[in-house]
Amino acid sequence: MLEFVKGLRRTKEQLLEPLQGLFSSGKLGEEEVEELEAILYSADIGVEATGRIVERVRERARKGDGRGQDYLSLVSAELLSILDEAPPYSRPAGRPRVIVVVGVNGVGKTSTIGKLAARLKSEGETVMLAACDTFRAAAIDQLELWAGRSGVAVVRQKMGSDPAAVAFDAVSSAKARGIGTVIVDTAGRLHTRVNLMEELLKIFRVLSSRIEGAGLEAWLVLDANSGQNSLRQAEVFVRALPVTGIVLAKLDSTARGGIVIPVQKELGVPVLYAGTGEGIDDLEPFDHKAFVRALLA
Ligand SMILES: Nc1nc2c(ncn2[C@@H]2O[C@H](COP(=O)(O)OP(=O)(O)O)[C@@H](O)[C@H]2O)c(=O)[nH]1
Ligand SMILES: [Mg+2]
Repeated sequence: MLEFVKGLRRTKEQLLEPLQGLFSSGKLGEEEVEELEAILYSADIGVEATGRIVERVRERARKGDGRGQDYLSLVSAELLSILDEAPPYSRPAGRPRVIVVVGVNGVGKTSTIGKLAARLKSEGETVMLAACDTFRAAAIDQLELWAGRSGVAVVRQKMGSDPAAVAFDAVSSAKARGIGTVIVDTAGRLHTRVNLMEELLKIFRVLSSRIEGAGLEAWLVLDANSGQNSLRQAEVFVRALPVTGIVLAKLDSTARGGIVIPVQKELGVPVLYAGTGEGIDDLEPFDHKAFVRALLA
């Protein structure tokens, strides 16, 4: 919880302080409402959420009984209710559970997998990693380094191997060994996006046709720094693949944490975890109440 708060420090500075300043006088005319709108926009929470919050504040101002703190609680309550409208996470049935982690280059996929493996293992789950970013040798080594930190097995082949073949290998071996969860690392070359999607689809095709009973899902990693751009990126992945959840990485290094709101709203996929640093423990379940508290309290 503490890390989550720390991770959102920069977003909070961008949001809470200007809001406190705005609400401190207690009076809220049309000029202040416009400023409120500008502050909310700049926090990347999106057009729809901004519109709803502004409407609520305007209503309260019209009644003329709001003090500064009341406006702030109003903003918090509305934010929370918008977040709570996100669909619940629905985990596909089957064993082993296979989480194929996707997203463009550099967003934080491999780090997220390293952290997730450690977290699941500490919860008592048996975990295996599959090195399906076979594009660069360094990518395979990086995954192995993370696996070593949490003491989980990795299935790898040499650089340039077919990612779907590596995934098949890993899931078959996990099944034979009774391992509960396989986390699949993938490449994210943006300049060959069409090929990338085909490569990812092939992983799903091979696993679903050749392995019986596995619970297949894709988790999409987004870099919180990319703001609205990550939304456009995400649409491509969500349209093509069975994305059941989102991990928002690098929440600690951005003032754009508000992007969580349009991400869930526009993609219709819940944010499951947030990355809050580069260490193995820096992955936290995404909690709506804690998020709003970290931003506005
Ligand atoms: N500050 C911060 N850095 C992160 C986080 N997640 C990943 N990174 C860094 O982002 C860079 C790219 O991460 P990587 O996992 O290799 O991304 P990939 O290309 O998607 O696999 C690395 O330098 C990571 O240390 C995070 O939550 N916070
Ligand atoms: Mg990687």
